[in-house]
Amino acid sequence: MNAPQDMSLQPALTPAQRSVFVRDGFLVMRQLASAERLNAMRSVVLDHVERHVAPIEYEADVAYPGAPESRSAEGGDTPRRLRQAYDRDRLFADWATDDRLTAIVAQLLESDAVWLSRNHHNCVMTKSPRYSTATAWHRDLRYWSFETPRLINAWLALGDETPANGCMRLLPGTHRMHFNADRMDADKFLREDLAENVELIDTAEDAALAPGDVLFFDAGALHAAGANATDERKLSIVTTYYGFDNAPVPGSRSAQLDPIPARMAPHA
Ligand SMILES: O=C(O)CCC(=O)C(=O)O
Repeated sequence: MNAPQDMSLQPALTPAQRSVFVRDGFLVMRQLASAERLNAMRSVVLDHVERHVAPIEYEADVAYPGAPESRSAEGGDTPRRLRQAYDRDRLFADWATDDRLTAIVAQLLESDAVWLSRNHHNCVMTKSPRYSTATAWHRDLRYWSFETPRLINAWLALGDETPANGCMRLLPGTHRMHFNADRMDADKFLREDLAENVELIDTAEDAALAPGDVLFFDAGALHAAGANATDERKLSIVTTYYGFDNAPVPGSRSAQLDPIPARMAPHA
């Protein structure tokens, strides 16, 4: 276990910030990582992309519309996710368990202690200028198996994220909504051919981020992202957390790798 955190370093959310998260299911906190830290992480990411350091998910693997047909097709070996960020490099492990980051997560989860999942996200998202694909509207929870749906993702921008390079888009309030199965397609993406879904999608908000900003979002919030239409690779680190009042279902994919105790209760 990590040593008890120094509480003086830890940001307290304002009541307004908490209310936004409860209402919308997401919250952006600015400048949580220093330029020095971002540069160090970017260097590791670019090196791992260049050398194809496994485990990697390629654009061809996701088979989203417009993706290369196979890994051997043109653009098929474009990395989309560098998986297992926590075990990939100490810099990512330090970020995933950073005191200020987990202090915010703890407040959003309303749990003194926080687990980091190594089975979900725990990756560097790389959106390349060529061959990147858009991600349709979905909830991250769709294939996850936990006792409760109370999980939070932290999405750190290593560079600028804008609509032009495929920043995240979210549908406010959808983490609290129930959707009948027929509003989703076979892969559990929100169907865009239904009038009621189109009306909901019209409420989308872009999460434009500057380097060092973090988007916190409830794993039940519907979100999507475009392809990267710029000349520069977009890089983000995405980590997933849950409180000590939650646990993965034994035997499920969510329980495959042991979680990391990212934060202990004070004086535990
Ligand atoms: O950057 C993207 O395409 C969105 C990724 C995403 O939503 C996810 O991995 O759950």
